[in-house]
Amino acid sequence: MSTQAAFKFISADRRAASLRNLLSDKRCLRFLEAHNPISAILAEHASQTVDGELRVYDGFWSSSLTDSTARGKPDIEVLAIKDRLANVNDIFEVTSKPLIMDGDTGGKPEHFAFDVRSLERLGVSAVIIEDKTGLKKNSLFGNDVFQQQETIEDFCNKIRMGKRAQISSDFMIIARIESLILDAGLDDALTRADAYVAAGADGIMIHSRQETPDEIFAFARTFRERHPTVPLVCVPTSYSSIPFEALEAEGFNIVIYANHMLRSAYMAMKQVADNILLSGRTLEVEPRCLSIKEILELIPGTK
Ligand code: SPV
Ligand code: MG
Repeated sequence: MSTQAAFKFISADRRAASLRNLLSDKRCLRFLEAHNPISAILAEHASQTVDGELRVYDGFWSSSLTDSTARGKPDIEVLAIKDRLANVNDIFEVTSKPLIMDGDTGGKPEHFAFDVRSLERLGVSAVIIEDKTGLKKNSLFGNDVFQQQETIEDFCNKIRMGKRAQISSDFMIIARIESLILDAGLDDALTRADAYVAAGADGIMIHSRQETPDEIFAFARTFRERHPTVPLVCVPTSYSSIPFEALEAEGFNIVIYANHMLRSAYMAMKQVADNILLSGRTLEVEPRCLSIKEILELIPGTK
């Protein structure tokens, strides 16, 4: 099991700027969902050497899905921005890597402008806003639920208002295109990408709920021809068989593993909760738990 996490501390400005630095140093970055400080500590310190290459996560994804689920609420923009920011602040108390915020739709453009400044003040590196309007539902539902895409004009206006509000040049506003999620097609996705980049978006996220990456690879090829240097982001939740290297080779710059820390934690906790009832004692669940010695040693300053 992991040893004690040695916390590193960093100023808000340096943390915010570190995403742009990483993007200029590396072809592609790995971001892992973190819904609370302990999941972020795990993400910050996880490392594996594969074929002589050291793999680490470059930063955290603050997911609307897992932030909401962790609080027992649906992923419909019901959490107040204050609560999302408080969660990020708790994560920042004990970590040093950059964080990308899932900004949902960004809300009203006038409100988004205020949120951009709040995120910057905290040291968040980037916000991703999706081009939906009305009651937002999780993208992985696709058209199984009613979801509506924002007009290009209105979404560009929101991007422009966010860009005008930002104080430092380090902060990034990344536009997330939902055309493939809502079956509006590749051409619509590409048209929107051109418009969002022209409106000032610092990057594009293309999302898909297909189990194969064909449509996002097709998007990436044309997007790269038209915009060779604009950062491109993907979330390979549904096309989970595609390795990082393949996404990197297709021109993606950030790969976000968007929900796996909460999904795995919940499953482990459920098994333990059920097993204590079944066994009438905790002996059987002990092998699946961090030992008492380990938990007492995990966090610096506990002793
Ligand atoms: C999230 O993690 O909340 C996201 C990604 O927005 S997805 O759930 O795939 O829509
Ligand atoms: Mg979300």
